[in-house]
Amino acid sequence: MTKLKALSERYETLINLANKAVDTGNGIYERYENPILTREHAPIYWRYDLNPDTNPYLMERIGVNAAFNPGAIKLNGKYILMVRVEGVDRKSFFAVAESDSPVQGFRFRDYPVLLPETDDPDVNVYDMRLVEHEDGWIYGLFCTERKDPGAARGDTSSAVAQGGIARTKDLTTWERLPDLATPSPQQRNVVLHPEFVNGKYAFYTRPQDGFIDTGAGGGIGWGLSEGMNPAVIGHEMLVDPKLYHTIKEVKNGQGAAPLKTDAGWLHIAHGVRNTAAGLRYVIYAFMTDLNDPEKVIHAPAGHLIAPEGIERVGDVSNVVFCNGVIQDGEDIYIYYASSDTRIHVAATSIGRLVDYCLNTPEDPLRSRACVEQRSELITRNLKLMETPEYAFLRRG
Ligand code: M1P
Repeated sequence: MTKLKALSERYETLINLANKAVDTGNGIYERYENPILTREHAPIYWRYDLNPDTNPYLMERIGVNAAFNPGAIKLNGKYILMVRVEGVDRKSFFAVAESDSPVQGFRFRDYPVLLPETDDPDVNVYDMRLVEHEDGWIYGLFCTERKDPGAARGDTSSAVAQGGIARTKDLTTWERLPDLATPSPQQRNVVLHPEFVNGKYAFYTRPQDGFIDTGAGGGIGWGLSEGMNPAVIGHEMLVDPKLYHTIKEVKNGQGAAPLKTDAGWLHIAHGVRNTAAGLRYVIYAFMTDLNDPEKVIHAPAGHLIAPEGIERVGDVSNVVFCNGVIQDGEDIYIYYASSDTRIHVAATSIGRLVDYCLNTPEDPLRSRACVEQRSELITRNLKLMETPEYAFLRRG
């Protein structure tokens, strides 16, 4: 009991840890100091057998490896995260963690989600996006993965990824729907648009030829479906293609459902590029037209959030990934995971993110054009710095 009491005290200290905003200096958002969820936030009774007769050494019997990539929603006054929990056995599952605060105090519900299966059972499920659709349902869009039946003999890695769909009214009882059908052989990062478009359900997709390698696919796609049961996209088009020598040169994917603002739909997404050290995942933002959500109208260059400090290190290092954002009035909370290991939050506002999207210049796609773009800013600033008001900037 002494050991268990010590474990429990350590656990409660972790859950009750106060979090504080850290000024990043970029003016766009504040990061919070502590991760809001880690594998250590998984309840003790999920991991240990508490009975000393059957567990005399108080060992972890079913360990948890990571807590990451959460969907997010504010419901009945609570900030709710649909966390991707990964057991030490490598299988991911979903679990709801909730708090009265957007930035601290998240606690898992007693049981993880027992997700209904289709006739073709999922081997692994992950990265749920929670979308409150105007039809009255809360949809959970997630990746479902099964072994590739076409894999060569001896290939025990290749999988087929598809867009899984479930719906609920209370995040407790789930109805599983058929997987999204699209013209692409594989799908990941499927997100439902929260409103009907021309009377149809609209999806952001990520067509891909292979499981990791997206081949001819790899951009954020778009398609319409008459219904959700089943959801079938006949024609898929690209909204935001992957692009040579950018932060999304290898692939990209829609994050949470876009937020509706007066200036357009505000999207948070992730972009992936290659490096000598492997893939680098960053988070970026863009906006699409209010009437044509598939038409990009503002595309600020580069990343909004890139991995920093401890965020760079984990099971899949150099990754930040976001599939959950909560809008709370004017405030925005961006829930993101780092290196497929833990969950953080960054806080900003609709006003700040819209300003960021409208006034950050687009990627000019060539080094010289980038220097011209920066020089134009420098010239304007140097002129200001000649005035007495800005003279303090001209030291040295
Ligand atoms: O490991 C990094 C990420 O890889 C995948 O993202 P994408 O489909 O864009 O390659 C997903 O498995 C994601 O969960 C993971 O964080």
